[in-house]
Amino acid sequence: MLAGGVGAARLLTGVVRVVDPSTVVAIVNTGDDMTLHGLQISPDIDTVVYTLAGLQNPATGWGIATESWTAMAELERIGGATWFRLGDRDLATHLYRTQRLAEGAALHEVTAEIARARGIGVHVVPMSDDAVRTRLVLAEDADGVLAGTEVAFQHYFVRLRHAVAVRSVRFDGAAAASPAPGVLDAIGDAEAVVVSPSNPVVSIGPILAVPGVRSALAARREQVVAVSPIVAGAALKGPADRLLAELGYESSAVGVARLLAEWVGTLVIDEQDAHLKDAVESEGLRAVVAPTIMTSPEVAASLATVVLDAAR
Ligand code: FO1
Repeated sequence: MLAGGVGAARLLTGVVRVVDPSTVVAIVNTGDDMTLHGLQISPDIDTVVYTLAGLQNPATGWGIATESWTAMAELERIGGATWFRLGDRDLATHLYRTQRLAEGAALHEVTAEIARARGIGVHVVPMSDDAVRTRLVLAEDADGVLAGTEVAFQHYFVRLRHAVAVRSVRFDGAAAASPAPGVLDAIGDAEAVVVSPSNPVVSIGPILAVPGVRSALAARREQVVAVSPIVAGAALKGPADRLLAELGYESSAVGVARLLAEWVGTLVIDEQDAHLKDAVESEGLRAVVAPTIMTSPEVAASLATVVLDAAR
């Protein structure tokens, strides 16, 4: 599975109910990663690991449930940066990852150690061990940041609350990056390649930007099945719909189909978009209509079955 954040984590909880978790490789976006307070933070990796471990905060979709904020409160008292909320339990992950990377471990090794420590069977793999960072050029002024300024992903997503139009997006470092060990083999050998209902621009886009990934996927196109992150023209969470429109794509299941058609063979669209089935198929990929709004692990499991059957 190509995995972004929340949408990927939800679908993964469904996938692990229908197949042996140890047969699943989650290739996770690291374009959101950031260094803050000297800590190496990998939000999408942590969302996937926490959710599979049953630790996730269901309200926010990130961080750990039953969290405390003592460190953040103390940091606030001394005037430190607290715009990016790091809970006391979540901090342990960032401390561990930062220390291991400083010791020379590669991100894929540290990620495997954390996944093992959290007791999950899915192989969680970063898209690359190299730094690839999503950066966005603003199309309008926001909170004192002038239009035309390029900001890091978390500045856009959290500090500006993604409440600002975007002119362009790029993945800094992608050209020089290599897929993490096992990524290309997983894509080449998989019985099915699942594209999670994550933001196609800033969650799936960075994975595709890592050299070799796009062609590996295109070679398996008939076994690649994506779940549309856009339902009835809107994203279920986050700015995917607005970003698509701002970057010139159509914010609909058809727009997503057009964006993915080169390397995705089947797009699963929600029942609310059943009327778009023919339009999606006219983009050159197969359309499968199913409930895609994962309101429970059972719905996620049903969706996982639909996706895996479509790949077969
Ligand atoms: N998102 C927020 O909207 N506000 C936060 O303060 C915040 C903190 C945070 C800490 C750790 C982490 O792993 C994720 C965090 N996120 C926060 C979510 C993060 O911006 C998103 O998970 C992804 O980068 C987008 O999918």
